[in-house]
Amino acid sequence: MDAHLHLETTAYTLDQLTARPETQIALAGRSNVGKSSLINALAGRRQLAKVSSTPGKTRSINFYRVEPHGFYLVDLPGYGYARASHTEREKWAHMLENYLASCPSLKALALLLDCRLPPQKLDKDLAAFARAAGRDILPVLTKADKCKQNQRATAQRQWQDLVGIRPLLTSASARTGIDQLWRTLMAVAKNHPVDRGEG
Ligand SMILES: Nc1nc2c(ncn2[C@@H]2O[C@H](COP(=O)(O)OP(=O)(O)OP(=O)(O)O)[C@@H](O)[C@H]2O)c(=O)[nH]1
Ligand SMILES: [Mg+2]
Repeated sequence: MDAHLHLETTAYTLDQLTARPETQIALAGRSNVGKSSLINALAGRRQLAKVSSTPGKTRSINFYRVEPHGFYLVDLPGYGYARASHTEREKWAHMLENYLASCPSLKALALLLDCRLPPQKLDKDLAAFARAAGRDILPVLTKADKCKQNQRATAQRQWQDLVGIRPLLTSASARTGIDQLWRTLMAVAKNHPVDRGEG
């Protein structure tokens, strides 16, 4: 893929999140689902985004600029992080909702979902909120290397029933689906029809 990713800036407030006029595609998902790992796989670099087996690693909002295409992938902190304080979680949920509801340059929400788990309430709530806010959702199953073929197929079907789109299957470690994900992200960023392939 003729794209290069670099960490351009870090945001902490809603104003910082919504200030940029360039197109953004946000990556959201539960803590530990593999958002930062997927950024690294897309970048073809191991340590661009910090990865950790301890949930809650990404606490700031990182803007990765996609060159030469001039849009951003936004790595959001994971939600549902049990050890974060209640106040912290509330504050983050509020900011995420405002971002989804009001950011003019946000094109779509890539919703990352662990292929080993059935749809979780927090994920379903976020998908419903994003839909209500008029956002396009790009469901992406992560950690495909960790689950069996029938588990993946079930997860794909369950999410297709929920959001009407068949999720892309990916594995950051095995690089499954990474090229397809790039193509989809590019198409979304550039307003081209999305070729969802066989997912
Ligand atoms: N086997 C496997 N492990 C993965 C994959 N993607 C991520 N992981 C592992 O899952 C854990 C969490 O990955 P991260 O990329 O840090 O997850 P995150 O969603 O950014 O987590 P937060 O920043 O806490 O929200 C790490 O131990 C990763 O090595 C994958 O495709 N396959
Ligand atoms: Mg992370």
